[in-house]
Amino acid sequence: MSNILLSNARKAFRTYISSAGQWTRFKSSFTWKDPLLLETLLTDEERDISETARRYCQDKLQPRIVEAYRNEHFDRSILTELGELGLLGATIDGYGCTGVSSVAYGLITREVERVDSGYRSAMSVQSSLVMQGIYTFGTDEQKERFLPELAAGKIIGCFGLTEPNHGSDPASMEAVARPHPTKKGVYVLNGAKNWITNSPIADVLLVWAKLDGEIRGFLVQRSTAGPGLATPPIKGKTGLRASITGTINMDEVEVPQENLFPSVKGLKGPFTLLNSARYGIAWGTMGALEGALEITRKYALERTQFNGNPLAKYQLIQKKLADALTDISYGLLACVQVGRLKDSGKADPEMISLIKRQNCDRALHNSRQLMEVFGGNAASDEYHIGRIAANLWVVQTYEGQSDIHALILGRAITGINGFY
Ligand code: TGC
Ligand code: FAD
Repeated sequence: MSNILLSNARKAFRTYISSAGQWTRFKSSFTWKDPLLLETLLTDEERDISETARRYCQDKLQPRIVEAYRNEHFDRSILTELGELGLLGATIDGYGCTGVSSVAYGLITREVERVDSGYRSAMSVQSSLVMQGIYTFGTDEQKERFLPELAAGKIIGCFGLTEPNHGSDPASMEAVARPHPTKKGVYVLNGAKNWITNSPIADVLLVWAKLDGEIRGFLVQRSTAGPGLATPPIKGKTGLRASITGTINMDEVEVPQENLFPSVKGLKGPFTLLNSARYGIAWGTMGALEGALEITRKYALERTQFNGNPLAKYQLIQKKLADALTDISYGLLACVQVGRLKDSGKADPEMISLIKRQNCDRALHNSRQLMEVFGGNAASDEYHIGRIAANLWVVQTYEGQSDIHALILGRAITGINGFY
């Protein structure tokens, strides 16, 4: 096209737009709150659960969070409240659980983590790591004994895999179990677990320890464990301050045989459960980032600098918002896809590593970028953004630090084990 023709075409285009009085040509139903219409991929039941979770989280959790985080306080009643709404162990069928889809479970974690990663942490441990553990590997009697009360949030569970000397490499764990020398049908546990969510307030502690050299799962009950069990909290955390974390110290702790998972042996026990929890984290981190985007957008529209312009007018600010929105949109679609595959029995652990790593990394990166929009105010907990970013750093670290998931994927791509 000649320059004159091109220039005429441009003029005509501008006239078309201005004659419509607006940028009508580009009018669309696009909404930044659901850019790729995730809603259209959900069932009615999933939408209802998401709405129930959102209402509870915004009405009951959001108002508590600043004080809870500031004072490193976990309000135990939160688990009871989640239980009353049917939001604990939600994918389990029976035992007082609602038996919903994996996508519905993901939507719950997204709403809880939209408020705070620490609250999601408490819930994930109860649901994915403890209840799912008992449901998948427990005896019928163990299911009857523990699941209904865990589902109602009347009792609390924790999951002890990590040790002071073995985090990324749990296969080398030192915690051991041996048959009691005199009491038949009793095991004795010794060892220590470190960085355990909920441990200081847990009634039932799912502890992984070696029996005859093989990793086994033991349900340690605080009420019967005796004086050899101690679970002091870890104070002074730099993130996840609204959840409670502690150690588990076991010195000749007695556990009856009926509290041993009967058949699962080796790392596939804890890692089968971690598949569920990591999947929930992939959703949760997107909820946290959605929360961060929402408050940043509001701040950027209200705060003015230079000639009374809102920060939101500046291109560098808009780019940060666009980057976050893009990562949220991709991340959530990947979660739905893996959730559907999970329910049809087609989800591989590597898929879960892929979304756990990617969503954690993108949530952490973007939340740190969004922090910059708040300038000095990001340093105040009243503005939430600093808390969100600090939490996301922890979430990127636990349940397999991001580089560990890269190695899981690298091993799948190359066939070469990069861990050792
Ligand atoms: P490797 O040889 O790969 O596997 C040993 C056995 O485990 C099986 N397995 C899995 N099974 C099911 N799902 C998975 N995702 C599995 N991954 C492994 C595997 O098939 C094998 O079974 P078998 O029958 O052949 O023996 O084991 P490795 O020792 O080489 O280690 C692999 C590695 C590094 C990937 C793994 O150890 C790892 O992922 N490390 C990260 C540690 C971790 O994620 N810790 C989580 C602690 S819990 C936590 O953080 C909770 S925070 C909760 C909160 O507050 O939200
Ligand atoms: P390390 O294993 O010492 O790793 C340190 C760094 O080295 C990481 O960046 C890691 O990626 C890197 N690294 C290690 N090995 C390799 C390698 N081969 N190649 C390349 N890089 C490597 N655990 C539980 O069992 N239950 C819980 O409920 C629980 N809750 C937690 C709550 C909080 C607040 C925190 C902070 C942690 C929690 N954890 C829990 C522990 C968590 O899972 C571990 O911190 C995590 O698995 C990493 O282990 P580590 O801290 O020992 O780090």
